[in-house]
Amino acid sequence: GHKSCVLWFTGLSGSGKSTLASEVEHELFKRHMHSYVLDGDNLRLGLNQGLGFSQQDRSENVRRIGEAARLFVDAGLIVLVAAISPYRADRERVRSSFSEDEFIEIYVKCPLVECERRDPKGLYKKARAGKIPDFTGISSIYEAPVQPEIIIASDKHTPNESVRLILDYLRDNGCL
Ligand code: GGZ
Repeated sequence: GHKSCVLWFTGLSGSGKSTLASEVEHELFKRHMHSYVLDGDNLRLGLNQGLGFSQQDRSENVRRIGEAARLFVDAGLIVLVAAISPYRADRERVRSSFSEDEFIEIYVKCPLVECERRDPKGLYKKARAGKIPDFTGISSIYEAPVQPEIIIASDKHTPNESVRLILDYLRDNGCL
């Protein structure tokens, strides 16, 4: 059996949160573990429809994702959240609704220049041109975690190595 928990991926747009979350989910699936990905970007189409990128809206976005994660953890799943979740206080509020071993914060650490070089959706280019206001890293702040459970330097590891580091953590901490 496994312990249900939430793996909370935080980091800049383009840092690799969604990719890592879905690859870790795939590995968990292969091990017959029930898991579910909550992706900030996708949830904005439904549960979080209508929320923008002001500080207030991001806080509400993160609060709702945290509540959804809480429900799935109660249902016995391993939940993988991929959301920029730029404000430390918001992440700490979510953390406080879980027990200590249930909430695993994963800082997907990638320098802004590298995220901007990747720019998979061309959003940084638009943000630099002033076409997207309040863009994280450009015109809106990102508060890095102080003591995350895991730090993944996504510019220094291949996705496979990063997935391995996360699975190793889960095994070492009795989650698998
Ligand atoms: C940051 C933005 C913005 C602004 C649109 N700032 O990399 P993506 O494209 O695919 O994922 C990003 C997503 C961020 O949604 P989150 O719910 O994760 O954000 S937060 O936790 O801060 O509420 C990005 C896209 O939306 N996007 N406008 N202004 N990212």
